[in-house]
Amino acid sequence: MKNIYNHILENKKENRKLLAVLLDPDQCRGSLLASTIAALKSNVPDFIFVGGSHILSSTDSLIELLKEETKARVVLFPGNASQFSTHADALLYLSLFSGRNAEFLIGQHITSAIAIKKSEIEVIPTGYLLIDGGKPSSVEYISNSRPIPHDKNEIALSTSVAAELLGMKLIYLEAGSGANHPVSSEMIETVNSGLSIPLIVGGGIKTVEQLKTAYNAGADMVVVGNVFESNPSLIADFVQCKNELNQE
Ligand code: 1GP
Repeated sequence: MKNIYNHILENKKENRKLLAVLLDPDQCRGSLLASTIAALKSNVPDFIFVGGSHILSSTDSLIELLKEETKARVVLFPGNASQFSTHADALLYLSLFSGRNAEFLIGQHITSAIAIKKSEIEVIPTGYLLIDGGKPSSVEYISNSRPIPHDKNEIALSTSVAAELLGMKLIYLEAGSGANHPVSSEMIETVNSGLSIPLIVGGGIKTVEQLKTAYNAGADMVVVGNVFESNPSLIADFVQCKNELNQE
């Protein structure tokens, strides 16, 4: 059933915030995978995102396991066409609007288009913007593109609005996994003020205070990954924080 995007829109309409836990199939294995799944069973986030800018393992087996073991919706967050899996509930069809590398604006999409269309997976066109997070990111290196400077809010706004006008259904402001500092609240506010579509923010969010800051600035969904790799039990705190905010 293709209902993930509608779910996101309905929540935005009611100002209910969403949380996605990002799992990298290369990192999330063995005992870390077991404790992550245990945490996800008792504290269910809205989504589990699977993918990464550079992964060697297949996404298929992790997605299948997550669908068997947890109640969360699993969404593909692919770094390239090879990470496509028909097992996910939806696919973020990411186009790297902050960059000028045609390969990540349209090239990988052409490589994967026919397989995606045949699969009938829910496809959510997403304008993906890399923002400087204070250190070089894998996205920057792999995509051979430059991030938008941390304080250039108006560039992020114009880029996001262009993506919306070109038909993207979501905007994702990405500081890069493990960023030194997340996307600023000023940038989130500026971008959100000019958009009609939902806004996702991720990269470098390590505390529930930073999670709240992103939500309060206007993020409809926040993606958190890296911090859970060192401590999966923190998933409970983040899910709880988001649920409490939605009850206020
Ligand atoms: C990275 O936005 C996501 O693509 C999440 O970032 O891993 O730093 O939480 P972290």
